[in-house]
Amino acid sequence: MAYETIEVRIEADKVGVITLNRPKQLNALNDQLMNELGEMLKTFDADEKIGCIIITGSEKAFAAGADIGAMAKYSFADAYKGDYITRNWETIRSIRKPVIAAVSGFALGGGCELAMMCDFIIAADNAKFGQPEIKLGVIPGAGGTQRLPRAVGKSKAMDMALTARMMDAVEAERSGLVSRVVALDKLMEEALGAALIIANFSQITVMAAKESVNRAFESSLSDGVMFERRLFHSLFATQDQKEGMDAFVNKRAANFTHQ
Ligand code: CO8
Repeated sequence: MAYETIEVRIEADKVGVITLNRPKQLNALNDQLMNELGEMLKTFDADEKIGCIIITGSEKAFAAGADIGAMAKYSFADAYKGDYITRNWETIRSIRKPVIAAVSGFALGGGCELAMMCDFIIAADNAKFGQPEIKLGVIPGAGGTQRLPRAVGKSKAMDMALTARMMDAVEAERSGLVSRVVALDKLMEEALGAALIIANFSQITVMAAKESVNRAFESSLSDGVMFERRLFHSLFATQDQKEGMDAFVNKRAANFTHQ
């Protein structure tokens, strides 16, 4: 498939890498890019060989936000009737395999929101996160006011949404927004390393773990714990559970078949 706003490759036959590719606009996210990204995410999700997906950008920008030029002339009717955001930003939420955001440079506005829609964020030491929409007379529209407080707490989320200040990588890790920070030249190595570890586990188990962690944000503790227990019990019906435990007991490496 020929894409104009993303680049796509497969690493080690099992990790799908999607690079946002509008360098002149600092990867500003327009309709075409979000459509292409959504299409490719669904393609990788449906590919049996792929066990994990990475979304990354350029050294200077993961993504500097939604495309302001494309948005500038929108009326309320355009945005509302056109289902702006929902129509192509939420595909990522339906992806069942893990998606890692490998972030260097700016992750602002919709760029920060896209990173937060991924399952976890690995940041380069030059990463900068922010929700500067308030400067443009709007507020975050792709989950920023909801996911940011869940990640960093109310005080920092309010600070960022109301003052438009950026958070550097050190603060982002300290606050729980990102899981790891590495040197810029080690970013892809680190993200690929994590993705390969995940891709070598049982796909069924990996998807169940992702589903269960995500449930924590949608339910009470007791409902979430019950949801987790049902999934845990169900994994005893898989061949991969038999393989994983047999391999441990017999001191050998497990060979998961994703069944
Ligand atoms: N949209 C469109 N073009 C952009 C964007 C953007 N978000 N960000 C940067 N660009 C363009 C610039 O216009 C410039 O283009 P040109 O060379 O033609 O003038 C080029 O990228 C390079 O940018 P700068 O010259 O500004 O580079 P600097 O290094 O000086 O500054 C910054 C980098 C600080 C990132 C700066 O570009 C900036 O502040 N960008 C805007 C950041 C921003 O406000 N983001 C939020 C956008 S609103 C949003 O995301 C709402 C999300 C709602 C949900 C999604 C709905 C679809």
